Amino acid sequence: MTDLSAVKAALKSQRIETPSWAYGNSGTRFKVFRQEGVPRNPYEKLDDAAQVHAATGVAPIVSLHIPWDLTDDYAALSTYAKERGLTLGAINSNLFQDDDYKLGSVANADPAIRRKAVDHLLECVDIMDATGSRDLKLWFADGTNYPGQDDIVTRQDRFAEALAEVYARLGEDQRMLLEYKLFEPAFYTTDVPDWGTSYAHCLKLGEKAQVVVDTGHHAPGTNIEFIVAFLLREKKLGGFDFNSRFYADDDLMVGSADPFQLFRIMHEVAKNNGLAPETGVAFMLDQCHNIEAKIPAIIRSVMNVQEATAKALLVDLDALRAAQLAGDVLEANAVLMDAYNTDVRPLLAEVRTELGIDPDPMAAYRASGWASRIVSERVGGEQAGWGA
Ligand code: RM4
Ligand code: MN
Repeated sequence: MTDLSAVKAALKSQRIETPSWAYGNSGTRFKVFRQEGVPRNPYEKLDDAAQVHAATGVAPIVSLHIPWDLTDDYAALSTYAKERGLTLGAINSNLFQDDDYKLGSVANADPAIRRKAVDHLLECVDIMDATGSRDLKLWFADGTNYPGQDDIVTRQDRFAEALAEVYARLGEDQRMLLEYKLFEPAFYTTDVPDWGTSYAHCLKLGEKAQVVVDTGHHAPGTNIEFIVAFLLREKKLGGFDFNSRFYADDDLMVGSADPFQLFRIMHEVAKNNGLAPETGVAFMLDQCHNIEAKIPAIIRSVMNVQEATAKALLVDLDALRAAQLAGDVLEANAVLMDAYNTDVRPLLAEVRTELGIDPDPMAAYRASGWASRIVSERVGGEQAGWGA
């Protein structure tokens, strides 16, 4: 039997980190649709993030993206966050939007471009020192489009060298989270295409280097929960970039296309102690809200992660283990499905009431009046976007 008070305690202590870029304008490579009331600077993004935290009670951390969140005083930004009950989370580097990086950043054949790329990563660690962030999140667009374009092994050597220099710069409590992605923008080889490549680099670098699983970055049909379980066993799962996809890296609201997959992932997390803060798994969102209102979409996403987590926590692990050991295939599967098919919304409403917030986050946000306030107040200036 599952202990309901332990389930509730785990749900109350889970932290879901929201990405600053989700509050800004975004789109596809075809069109960015602007929305009224969108933040014009990192401070206004934090104001919006505070609304998400107020509505959900579990989203007090905000990841930044450099240079999208460039500001001249990161310590001041961090103070501004604290005054709103927030902290600054992962610092995301950007080595994919500069003309110099056409043929790659840290894997570029040109040593001057590699130097520039590594300097950017070192600058991100300086920013982490100022913001108090724990994690440097690295995603590289590096790769090639045509067979023969560059040497696969030499590019790995350049990667290893660059990562080692940045790793050496990390402070005692800082980590490097290395993301992987199957393809895009490179269409032939990608230098960090899968978890195995990321894992191999992290293993060589040391304990502070960890793999991050972006749920949109796999080939269709990939068993993501297997990767999660394996990495947890190896103590190499640094965190998630949650989002949902139907086709490729769609960056839709987490849990929207396949809530069952999200449950299966969270089951491995919960079962393998991944919810304990000391395990160090960061539950981050990495999404864009191109056609839907951004703040309520982020609230919905946080709720989707919570629902999958609650169902995962309801799995009767004793019954599951007994069925597994007895070789009772149908019963083992039934135990898992019983948890998945539980309506956890009343449980989460109770959790929220016990946290002292509205049991219905979407209704609470609607009632706050924030959506119309930002439309009338944020007039003029340049709206934040991803600079594409
Ligand atoms: C990449 C990757 C990174 C994110 C950027 C915006 O595809 O997922 O995590 O920082 O997009
Ligand atoms: Mn990502």
